[in-house]
Amino acid sequence: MTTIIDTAAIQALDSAHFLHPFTDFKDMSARGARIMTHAEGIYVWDSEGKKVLDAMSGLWCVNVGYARKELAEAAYQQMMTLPYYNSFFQTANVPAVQLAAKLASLAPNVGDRSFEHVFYSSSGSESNDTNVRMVRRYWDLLGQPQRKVIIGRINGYHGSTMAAASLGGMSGMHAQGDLPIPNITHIEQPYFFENGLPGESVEAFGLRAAGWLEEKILQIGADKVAAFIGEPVQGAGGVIIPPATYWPEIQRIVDKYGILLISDEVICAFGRLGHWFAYEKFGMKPDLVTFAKGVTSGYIPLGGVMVGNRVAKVLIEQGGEFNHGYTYSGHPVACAVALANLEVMEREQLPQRVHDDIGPYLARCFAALNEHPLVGEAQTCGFVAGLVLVKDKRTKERFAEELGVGMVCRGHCFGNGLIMRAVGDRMIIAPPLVMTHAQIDEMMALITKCLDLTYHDAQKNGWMA
Ligand code: PXG
Repeated sequence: MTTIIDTAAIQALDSAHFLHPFTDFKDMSARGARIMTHAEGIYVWDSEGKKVLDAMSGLWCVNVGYARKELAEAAYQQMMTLPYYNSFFQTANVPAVQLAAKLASLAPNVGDRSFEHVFYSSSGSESNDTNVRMVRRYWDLLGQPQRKVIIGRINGYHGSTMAAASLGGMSGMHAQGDLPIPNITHIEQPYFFENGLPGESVEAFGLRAAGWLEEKILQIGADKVAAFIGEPVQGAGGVIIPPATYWPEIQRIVDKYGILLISDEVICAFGRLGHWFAYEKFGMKPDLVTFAKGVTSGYIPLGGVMVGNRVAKVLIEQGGEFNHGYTYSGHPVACAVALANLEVMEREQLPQRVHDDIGPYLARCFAALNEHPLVGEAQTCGFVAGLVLVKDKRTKERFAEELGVGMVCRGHCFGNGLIMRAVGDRMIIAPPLVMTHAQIDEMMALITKCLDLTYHDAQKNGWMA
């Protein structure tokens, strides 16, 4: 497919009218946006005809790959049947109901926590706002209205609305607009490479990092803490994979103090880590599970919260009217696309494929990157991966932030037809779950080439130790 587009004209309109998310408007306007025109499988093309391998699945979401006819068909059929109706006033629509039942069937029961109910939104951010509303309502109904504090993590990401940005621990976001909002606080992330002590094992570090939660709870007063929220694997923070000991210990602590656990699986669910839901992988027993992105493979906006029985029972049996919801809660087209997307994932057994086949294959490929002179540590989990660029491999010394080594590497990736994200000095990927082994090899060759180019730049500029 060829698309002829006047790139300069579109760029001029773009800078005249479109304020992009997380963007320095003036800077981008001066440089011009790259205009993406079409996509197929794991590749995206820009308006200059350049083909790029999208190792980020768009923004962690295109799990089934681009241009899947089944999803487009489902949207078309639903738009011609019932393009919209609300779910507010004792009404429902078929896809929203069917999807809720489907999600409930896919979410594994863990211990006394089972997931039979879904609350819909249109994004991860909105879903986390819903979580705040639900958690507070739950404790009010139980006669403990003083339990207000929700604990998140530094460098966690939960979205960009006022509540979601507050739950997250991104200092750059908190610096703009008086965040976090009251009664949200944070503990340090479980990032072994950065925070592990000399001689400390990864397992011991995982327990120590989870212990920061208990310290925080005791500092606040256990009777004031409502919930803890975390991503099973931190995505936007740079693919921070916790030690195996971390989540079981967090679970022990939240159980000890009767605190709710929210697993934000906007990135981690729907096959990304080799399971339908990631809590199963990590020994977590969450009360609430945030989802979005992969539920529709990003083809159309949809998000929501899986509400575990402990919370659902109270809201249903004692709650009366819950004064919360969105125009698009249970949008029929979004839900129809989600059903088609889940059907593709089931038919192609994508979670299983990540678990048994391409996940382990990617892990072997990334393990080899640990030999690269610029790489301090390369790790994968399911089908996400991250590596840290270091100045000195032996001492793990990092590059000064202002050198922007990650952006240099990202520039080489862009130039060589690969989309790989930089988060500070970490390079990360989350490729579509439909990648073949040959495509993984192709991606790894590009990654290695771009690391080599970055290494040469670093040497040339005198950045290496
Ligand atoms: N929770 C998690 C774990 C996320 O990754 C959100 C919530 C918010 O979802 P919405 O749909 O409101 O954007 C996300 C989103 C990045 C990046 O730079 C990551 C996200 C969004 C934008 C940028 O990696 N994740």
